[in-house]
Amino acid sequence: MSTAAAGSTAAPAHRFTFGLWTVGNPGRDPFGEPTRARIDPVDSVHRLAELGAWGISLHDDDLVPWGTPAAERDRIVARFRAALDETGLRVGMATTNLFAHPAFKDGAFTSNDRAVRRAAIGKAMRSIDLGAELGAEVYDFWGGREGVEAGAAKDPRDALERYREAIDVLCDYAIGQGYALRFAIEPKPNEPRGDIFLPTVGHALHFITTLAHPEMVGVNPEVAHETMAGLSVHHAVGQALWAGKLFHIDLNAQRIGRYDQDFRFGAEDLKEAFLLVRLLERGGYDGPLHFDAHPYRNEDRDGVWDFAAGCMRTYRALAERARRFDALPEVQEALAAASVPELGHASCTGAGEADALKAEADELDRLAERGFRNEALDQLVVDVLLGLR
Ligand code: GLT
Ligand code: MN
Ligand code: MN
Repeated sequence: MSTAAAGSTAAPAHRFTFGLWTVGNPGRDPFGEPTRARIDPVDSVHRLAELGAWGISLHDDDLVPWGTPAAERDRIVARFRAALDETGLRVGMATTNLFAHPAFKDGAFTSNDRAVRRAAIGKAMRSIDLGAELGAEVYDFWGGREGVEAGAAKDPRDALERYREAIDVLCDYAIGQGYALRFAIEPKPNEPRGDIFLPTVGHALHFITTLAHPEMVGVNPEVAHETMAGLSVHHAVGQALWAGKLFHIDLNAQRIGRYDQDFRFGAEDLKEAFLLVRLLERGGYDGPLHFDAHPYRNEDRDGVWDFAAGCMRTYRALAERARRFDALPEVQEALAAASVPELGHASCTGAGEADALKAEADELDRLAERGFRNEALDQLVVDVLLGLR
């Protein structure tokens, strides 16, 4: 076993999950053919269980390739199910591939072609059946093709209305079937489309308020996607938690201003990863900790498992560093000096305060004098990350 895999101390209690398409990524990119052979999903189940993962996630087509005859489908699903039963691995999240088939080139739920929209909804229904059959907790919607290159080709108001209609129909379907599934919308700003509808967590949170079953639908923020939009992923996740809508999370790494890199969790911007893990650990999130990332294209099969072990190892190390940070007396002092706890207190005490508030506006000149000691606080984050404390 290679170094990183040997150092993994993950256990099912940590609730780590991986997409079949992540460890199974064959290394194809827009400029080159695959560099690795496809991994049998059953082998991925066994390897991930050995490494201490709790579960897997999948698209319909990851398990049952598009076009598979029904009898063969049942055989594939039964064999996969047997591997899950044997290892105890669970299905954290399931989703529909609504992006690979050429028919989705103009969109799936938002294709201008009504027949494509109906076929997309039908494919999602079949895939929801599969997810429910395998015991998935969360059903993800990543609208990779729901967008445009030619802006004049879709009125965004119509596209959003069709998107809303599709999610409403699918909520009704899942409820009607008695499935205990929650839906999670996964935003992304661009790639593969020039612009994608519901580009950020904030857009998705508002969209959810327009749905017929808003209580059933939350978000699945991805580190790379918020970063591509130039945003702070820990703020996006914070807003989702604040709204009670963090139903899932896609952990990976990304440098700002680049293509969708989907690197191993922690491979870039360790400070943001630290802040994210600290927030997840303190925020009461108890859903799957899902890694949606790809091994580097120049890895062979052993490197795939180094990648998987590395994702979990870094998450655990950052969680340990976050606990360490909060336990240090000097950090508690620095948080107090920055008035961090004070932000948790209400600004006003109730009605009838208008005169007092107006009078307190005179305090601004005096209030401008203080410092907030943020340099010292941020250096403590760096010290803890570097193991200096
Ligand atoms: C695709 C995308 C991911 C989504 C997956 C779900 S597939 O790889 O880049 O961010 O989570 O459809
Ligand atoms: Mn994702
Ligand atoms: Mn991504």
